[in-house]
Amino acid sequence: MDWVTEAIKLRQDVNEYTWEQISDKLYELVGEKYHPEKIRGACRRRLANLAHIKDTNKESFDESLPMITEENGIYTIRTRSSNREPVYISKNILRELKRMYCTQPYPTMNECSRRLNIPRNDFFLILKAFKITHDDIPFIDDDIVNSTAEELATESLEYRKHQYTEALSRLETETLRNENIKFRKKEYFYDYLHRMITRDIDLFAEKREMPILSENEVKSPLMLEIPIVDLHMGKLAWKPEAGENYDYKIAEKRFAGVVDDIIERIKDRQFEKILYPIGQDFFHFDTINTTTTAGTPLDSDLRWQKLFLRGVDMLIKSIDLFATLAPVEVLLVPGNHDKMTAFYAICFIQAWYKDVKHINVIVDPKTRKYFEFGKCLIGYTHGDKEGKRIFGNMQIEVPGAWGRTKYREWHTGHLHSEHVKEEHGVIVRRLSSVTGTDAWHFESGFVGAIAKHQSFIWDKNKGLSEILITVVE
Ligand SMILES: [Mn+2]
Repeated sequence: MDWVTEAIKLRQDVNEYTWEQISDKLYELVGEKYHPEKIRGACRRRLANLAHIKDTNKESFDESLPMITEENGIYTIRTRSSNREPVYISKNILRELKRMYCTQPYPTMNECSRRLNIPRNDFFLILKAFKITHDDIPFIDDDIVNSTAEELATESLEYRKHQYTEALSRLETETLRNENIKFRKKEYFYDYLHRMITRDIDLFAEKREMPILSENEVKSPLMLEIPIVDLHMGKLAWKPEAGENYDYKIAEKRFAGVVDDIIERIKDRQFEKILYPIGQDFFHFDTINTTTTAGTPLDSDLRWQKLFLRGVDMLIKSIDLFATLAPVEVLLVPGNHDKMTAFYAICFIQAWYKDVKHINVIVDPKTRKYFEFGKCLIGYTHGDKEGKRIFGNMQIEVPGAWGRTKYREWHTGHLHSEHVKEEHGVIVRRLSSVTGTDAWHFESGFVGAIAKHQSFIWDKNKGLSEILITVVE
């Protein structure tokens, strides 16, 4: 026993001892003289420490052993020290809890409390009160007392089976859920595509009337040629970069402007026929990746499907209008931007008008085309390939027509500007375009060409007699 404990004992045993007297007594007991004040301080400190240790022991003792009472199959769990409300749990739920918590694969506390709908803190207290751990027997004490080992084993087995079915059904639900998510994603995509396409397909969905020609027997020596070249429908240009804006809506507007202007100017005149060469870079791009036929990347504000649908609709609407005034011949001049798309377009158009007698759509994959009208012979090509050889192509390719005719011209596009040259009995006429300037043309310095369209009136016997110019404002 140390001197401080002796001092405390003396002080507690004989209450009236002063600290001086304790100092004397201690000297007798341990043979050492301590100052009374030193003894007093040491005793106080020791007692304070003991009190603290006692308090700590008391708390942990209370927390680790909640009290359980049972009445009519309901357990009440109370903690000894804190003011928290008691927790109630029925025998059946406790049975379920033990079976769940003590059976492999062991669920987490969170999982159990969620499945049994017990708040997590209460769940923790229940585990503590009943000293439940994962490796416990999955039965409550009552069941162990009242059942045989075989009965308990059978029940365990049944529970495992039940667990297995539950897990299986959870897995099935999860699989179905994932499938459903995938399906809905797909469904959304299909829906999106459907909306996008039908909006434009609807252009064709309603029953559209075929154009009717009022006067069938026109005795006119004239033919109107409407070569709308290089529209570049779907081209995208931004004014700060390219000097002007151009997009598919502007293209549609310019195209419609040209058609309206022509109709307005010729509606009271008579023509034996209207020649309508299409293509010539009517479509701006030709591939899924928004490139030219050869693969040069381009700027566009259209998806390829929409480009096709809207483009074909524009062509059909214009043919409908022209075909109210005269029989129409449609032929294709493929460009370097639309070689494939324009071909599909003319096939579509041919099928569209297959029952209309006064609209003749010529499907022909050649890049150079010829059209004979009286003494006139017009050759078409986009003009990006032949160079000077163009002056010798007509004679070689259609010698019969060359021999029968006197007024011969090539009508080409591609450079979006006007150029006329006559040589070897043929005029090569490069036509202007109503398209806008894009960034590439701007950077390359191809600027300043007047955006305009030219329509030609041919006299069967006298050749080219008029050029109608439509300027884009
Ligand atoms: Mn071109």
